[in-house]
Amino acid sequence: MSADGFGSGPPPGARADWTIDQNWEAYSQAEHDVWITLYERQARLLPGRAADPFLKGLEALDLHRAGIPDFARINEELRRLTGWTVVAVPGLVPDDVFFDHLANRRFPAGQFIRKPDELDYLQEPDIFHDVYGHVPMLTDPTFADYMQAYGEGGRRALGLGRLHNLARLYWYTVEFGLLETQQGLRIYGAGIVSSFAESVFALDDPSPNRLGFDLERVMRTPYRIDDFQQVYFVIPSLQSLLDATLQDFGPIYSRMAAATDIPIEAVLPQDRVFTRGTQAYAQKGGRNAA
Ligand code: HBI
Ligand code: FE
Repeated sequence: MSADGFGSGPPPGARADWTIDQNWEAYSQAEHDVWITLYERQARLLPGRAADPFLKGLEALDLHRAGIPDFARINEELRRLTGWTVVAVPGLVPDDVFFDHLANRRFPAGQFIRKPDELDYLQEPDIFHDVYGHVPMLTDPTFADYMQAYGEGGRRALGLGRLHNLARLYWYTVEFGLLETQQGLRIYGAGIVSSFAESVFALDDPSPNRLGFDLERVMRTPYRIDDFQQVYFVIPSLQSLLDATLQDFGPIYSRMAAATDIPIEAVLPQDRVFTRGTQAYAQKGGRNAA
């Protein structure tokens, strides 16, 4: 097995780059209904919570209520807007494959959708997490550039053995990032915006810390994969995120090699503090609290 737990090559039926056909015609009405249920829940919740670029992207791509979108249809508009396309994959793909797709403006999206009895939690990103959560932001030119820069950086990080630092950057921005606006904090992270419960928790709950984004701070901060985050990082603008990646990461990685991790619940003196959380949710055991 290679370093990230994958076998030597793509699964049966997948191409060398791990892509498969979406086969949109094969989705059952029950699968479309799961998309519609999830979409409608978020549609009622997100106005006033999701960042404008996300809501604009949702409209631009017409990720409508009628069911699972056909990639061939959304790719026409997405390619015109920022040169990105969505490609179907069977599930998680090896890091090097993932970064190569991002570096070429291809977003790998799971082809499957969760079951009706797992609406609220699933281990692996499904098509709702990937397409509803991630793809609308790819219609924003600045974020589109950031995601491509991330892919190029990922390939370098792999070569330098600094992937775990860069994965944290992805996690605390692309997956669980918050944006500061005149009207307050807004969600742009896919992991939050595709989750009914976390779309509320991330903005309203007193438990998590909400701290100003700092590239090296984020790269030294572990994250949760099994529950709501204990800290969310806030960016002042998408441009500031792109600017952070357009620097030479060499010196940063050297500092990372000598740096220790920062405890996940810590608030440091140099942190810009939006919320000093109680950590009550995590201390009570989170999702599995009695
Ligand atoms: N594969 N399909 C898919 N989607 C992801 O988000 C993904 C992946 N492989 C690796 C990966 N993410 C992370 O390890 C990187 O962000 C570091
Ligand atoms: Fe994701």
